[in-house]
Amino acid sequence: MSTILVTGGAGFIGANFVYYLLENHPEDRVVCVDSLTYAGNLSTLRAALADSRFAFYRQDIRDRAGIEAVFQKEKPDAVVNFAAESHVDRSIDAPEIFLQTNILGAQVMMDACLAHGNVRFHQVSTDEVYGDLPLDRPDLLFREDTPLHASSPYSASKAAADLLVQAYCRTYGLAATISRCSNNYGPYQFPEKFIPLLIANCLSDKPLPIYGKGLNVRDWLYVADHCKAVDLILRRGRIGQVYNIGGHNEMRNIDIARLICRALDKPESLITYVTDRKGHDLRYAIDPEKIHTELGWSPETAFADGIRRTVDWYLANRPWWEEILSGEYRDYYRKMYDDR
Ligand code: NAD
Ligand code: TDX
Repeated sequence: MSTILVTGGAGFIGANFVYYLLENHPEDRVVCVDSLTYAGNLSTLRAALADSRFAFYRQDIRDRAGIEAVFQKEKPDAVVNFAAESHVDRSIDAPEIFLQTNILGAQVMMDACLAHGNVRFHQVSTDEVYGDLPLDRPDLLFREDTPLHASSPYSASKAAADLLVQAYCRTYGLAATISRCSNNYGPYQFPEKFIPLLIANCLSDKPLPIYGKGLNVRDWLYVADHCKAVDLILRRGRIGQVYNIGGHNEMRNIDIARLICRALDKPESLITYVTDRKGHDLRYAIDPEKIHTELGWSPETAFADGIRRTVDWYLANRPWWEEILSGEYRDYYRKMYDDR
């Protein structure tokens, strides 16, 4: 039996990963460390908390002594670092916390891994570290050797963490891997992100804010496919390597908005163009050839199925996101979107 420590497991992808491990690896224990920021939600882990193979610690990854105590108690065999400040718009507004959590927090986790006999470490990174691609060059894709060229404080902090992981591999021999995934969607995504924001606003007949002209392109992947890829890299990936994760599913923002309107039988007149995001990346597109050939990974969820499942999940789990909308998020929404 192995013990896998998942940081950020009360957030969107981390929680999906916790459930992926519990379902697919009955031989493993899963320990979650999460400080429950505005983006963390313990109710997401309710079913996991009822499982004797799962343990939860409300713990900040920047806190060395606290992380050391968790390592001493749980003796993890592997760490998967999802914990991060993850919203680009918030990073433009207030970058400091992104640098602290995304860079220094990752360092604390790596130091703990080294101090406990070189525990296997996986860093969950993002395609945003590569910057963006032009809209008129569909032949260009992000490969693992594409230079890092971050645009926002968020993506710069993730790129800095990636460089630090690679430095720890080379200098200290840390047994680490990095994955860089494209945009995820699916259950438990915090409603500040594009797809759940569109669904929640549609269901309340509120305007759907589209930055700029809505022509920016994102490469969408269903969250379960990301989880499977991370699990494969953790178990079979080559130490010191970077793996891109994506499913060749590029969509313009405006087309996503129209699709959500159709799925919920709402008029497209809800679509409202608002002031663009500063430094807004034009296009992301992943080349997943390496993980496909080395580890046999391919996405299993077609976008039409994934989006249907996601819409159905938000319809069936209104209390989960309505509670978020009624809390401090309301002030964030006003600040970000009123008079935009
Ligand atoms: P999220 O914002 O939904 O969740 C982040 C979680 O981390 C929350 O539960 C939060 O409480 C926790 N956290 C934040 N700061 C912490 C700290 N200092 N100590 C402990 N816990 C802390 O994020 P997400 O969308 O699930 O993203 C997870 C990871 O995947 C991030 O590293 C992100 O960069 C990466 N990623 C996300 C996407 C995407 O489309 N969402 C795509 C590629 C990569
Ligand atoms: O209200 C909105 N209107 C809008 O047009 C919001 C919130 C977003 N957008 C646009 C901006 C992007 O082009 O939609 C696109 C997607 O936006 P986000 O959901 O904020 O995602 P993005 O900025 O692409 O970053 C996401 O993918 C990579 C995650 O938030 C990151 O954590 C991940 O690393």
